[in-house]
Amino acid sequence: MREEGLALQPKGLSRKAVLAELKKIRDQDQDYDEGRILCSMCTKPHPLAEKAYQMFFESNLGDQGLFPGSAQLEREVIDQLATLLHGEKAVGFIVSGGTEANLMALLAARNMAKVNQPEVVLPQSAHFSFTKICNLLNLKPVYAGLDSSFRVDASEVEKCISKNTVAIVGTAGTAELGVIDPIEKLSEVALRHNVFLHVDAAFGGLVIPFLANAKPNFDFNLKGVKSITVDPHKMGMVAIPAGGILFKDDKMLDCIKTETPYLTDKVQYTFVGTRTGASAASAWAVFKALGMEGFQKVVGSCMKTTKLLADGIEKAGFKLVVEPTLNIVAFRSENTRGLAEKLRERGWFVSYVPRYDCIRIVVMPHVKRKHAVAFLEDLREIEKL
Ligand code: 0PR
Repeated sequence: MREEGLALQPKGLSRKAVLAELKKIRDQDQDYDEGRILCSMCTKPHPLAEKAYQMFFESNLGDQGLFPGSAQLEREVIDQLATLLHGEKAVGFIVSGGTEANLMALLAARNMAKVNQPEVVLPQSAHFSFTKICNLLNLKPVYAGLDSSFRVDASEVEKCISKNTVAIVGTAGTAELGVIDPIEKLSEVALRHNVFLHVDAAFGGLVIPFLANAKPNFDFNLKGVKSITVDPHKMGMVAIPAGGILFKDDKMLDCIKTETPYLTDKVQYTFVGTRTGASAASAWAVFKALGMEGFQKVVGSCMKTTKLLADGIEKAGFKLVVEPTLNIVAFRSENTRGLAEKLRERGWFVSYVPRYDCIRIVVMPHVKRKHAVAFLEDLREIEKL
């Protein structure tokens, strides 16, 4: 992992030399505009995201008394997310990503429950961030099985609940297949057992509200939902890092606060201490620039490309794992892993998902119709060989 012999040079380089070296190294990185990245839930940030990020790149939300303007932007972004997700009294934070957001939710649930051997009921399809979180918070994960459409089975979840359960989790837009768990049913289970329900809508939270057709209920509309992860740095087209955590009301915040007596604000809630205000500014700018209509257009166009891809993939003789609900296509062939390798040789970045033996394509805004058409051509050619 370590580069041999690297050390600070005795003398600094000129600005020009530094930038030239950086440029050379940056050329190794993939560029979203090429349309070759079909495996990422992040995307090219909206042009205003970049501008806003630059304007606020010195700001630190870990010491808000110094940056009240940035703090206002964070509050306003959270308010807009809360309204979108029907959380009248919801409060929250812009954090480093879905992992930190999920961590904060389960920390709150664990601390509120006060049991000795805490457990959390997770769908088998839960994102791998929960494995890290269980490790950190000393939570025992109890996995509930999926139904035939790869959504968690709510009756299985109910069976997994014990006196030690501090939370159940549902996903609105799973990372691997983009399916939405039956959150309505999970909410009923949560209310029946008086247990905390966290919804991981890191991906789907900024897709589902903008779908043209029937939108499944997954947010604070449902009484049992206590917290939601929703990440602006995924479908929100905001610069990384911008995750979002919302809690149903401010009562839950008390059990995750840490005192910071010598700072300009006396408590912190987020796991990360020093955190950039540029993320909040970037989200604020994109939300203002797009509005409901802009997001509907972005999502509408991704869904159209998703349909084009799904239809083309089926016509080429491959099998979809599920009919796409969101902008994710998952399919397989007789030798899926081999197919993924061949696609990679042709310059396509797709994910091979061992759990379902499938290829996953995430149709983000940088994946345009022309890229989908070129991908399908390559797929058909590979199939013919
Ligand atoms: N929950 C869900 C449902 C997610 O999809 C993700 C990330 C997380 C939580 C964790 O979010 P952070 O990664 O922001 O902490 N899902 C993406 C994935 O696993 C993360 C990603 C994004 C990975 C872009 C690679 C990449 O190029 O696919």
